[in-house]
Amino acid sequence: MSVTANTRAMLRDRAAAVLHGNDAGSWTKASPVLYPHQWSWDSAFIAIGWAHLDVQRAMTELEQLFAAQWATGMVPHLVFRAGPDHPYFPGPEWWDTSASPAAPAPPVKTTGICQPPVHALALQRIWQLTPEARQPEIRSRIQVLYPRMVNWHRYLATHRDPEASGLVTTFHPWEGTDNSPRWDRALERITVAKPGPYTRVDTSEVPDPSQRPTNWDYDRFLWLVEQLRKYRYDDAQIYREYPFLIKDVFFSAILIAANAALLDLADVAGAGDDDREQLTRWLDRGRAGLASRFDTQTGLCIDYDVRAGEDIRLRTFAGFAPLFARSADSGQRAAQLRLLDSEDFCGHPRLRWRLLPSASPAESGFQPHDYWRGPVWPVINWLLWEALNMLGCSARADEIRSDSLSQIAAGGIGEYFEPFTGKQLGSPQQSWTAAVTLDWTASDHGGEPS
Ligand code: 2M8
Repeated sequence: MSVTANTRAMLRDRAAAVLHGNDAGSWTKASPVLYPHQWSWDSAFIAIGWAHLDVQRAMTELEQLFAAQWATGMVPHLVFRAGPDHPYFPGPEWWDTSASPAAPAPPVKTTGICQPPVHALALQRIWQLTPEARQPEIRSRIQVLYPRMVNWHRYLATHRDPEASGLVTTFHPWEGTDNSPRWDRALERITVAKPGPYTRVDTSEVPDPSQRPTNWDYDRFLWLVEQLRKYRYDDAQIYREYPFLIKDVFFSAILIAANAALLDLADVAGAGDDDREQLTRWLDRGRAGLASRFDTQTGLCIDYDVRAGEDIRLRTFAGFAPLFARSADSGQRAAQLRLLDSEDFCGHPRLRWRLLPSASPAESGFQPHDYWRGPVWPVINWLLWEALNMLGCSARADEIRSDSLSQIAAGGIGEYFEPFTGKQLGSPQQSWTAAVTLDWTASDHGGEPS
């Protein structure tokens, strides 16, 4: 069912109010209570939202994030910006990135890992939405930010892919999809000394702690941070000795899309031949790397556990990496589109909306209310929607947009949603959900025109 113009207008107002409510001036809290700091990929989505309200503010969001970029080129997963009256655990003391010579100088405080590089997609959207009168200013700001983004991608293509495989190696579940079942086996393999002592604050900030990772997960997440800190966040040493190294097909797919976005902006940014050639090489290598992880039997792309030398064969949203990368060859694309609407994913008969859940209801680790183990995440469906549009599958893209807006209209601007009931879960007033709502409500495609 499509969304009426009235509903779209109502959603736009609500989403704008959430962004304004979480706005800290030059950066935006990922959510008011649970996530009071600036998160990396949240900020990228948030910039897309701001671009619909104020393109200058959208640029500022990205500029603030990149002000915390490490000397290696890494954009940290979290910049600690909120004051002491906004508790978040683990805080800067736990990370102690002063151990690394590459970390930004005080007073900037960050974590020592990163998240998927959605930022170039945000820059592309900002430019698309820049009114003519603002173009000279925004162009010159893009020209400053662009080389930093190229550097960020270089970090991912080198430090995080020393094998030059085209696939990004993730170091930590917090590099995107925290308690996804994709990491279960790798985490089970690790023997952890009890980290600590520590006190979680996240579980008391959601309606039900079972919507968050377990203490078993947290012991491992925190122990892994201790190891990274022990290696002084030195990627080469981490690669030699650290136990959790996974070629993440979803992260790799986003890098492919992001490299294409930077190439698309090359003229606006005045990029030189070197950058253009480098981006093209990374793009080709990424596509080849992803193609090598495509499993013709299941039609899904599969992650690879570098340490264990093992494929990670699970039915999760990440398996649609070729679609997220917008580069699927026609055979892969057809297989993925069939699978997308099969009973294992959007065609599951119990789903409230035909949206992509974070894990297939047919998967044994599936949990309908538990974070990245089954709920529907609007930002993931936004990435899918954008990709399908770019691949020319606009009818299916329109349905995703329309169902997503219906879900948000019924459930609220939540962090994630129970796939069978559509109930909002996790943090209310989540900034990145507001941001994609703004993008969806402004889109010409789908829904009812009036
Ligand atoms: C979630 O992760 C944070 C840790 O980074 C947490 O659980 O405390 C994830 O959904 C992550 O992808 C997201 O960026 C962050 C803020 O929305 O929350």
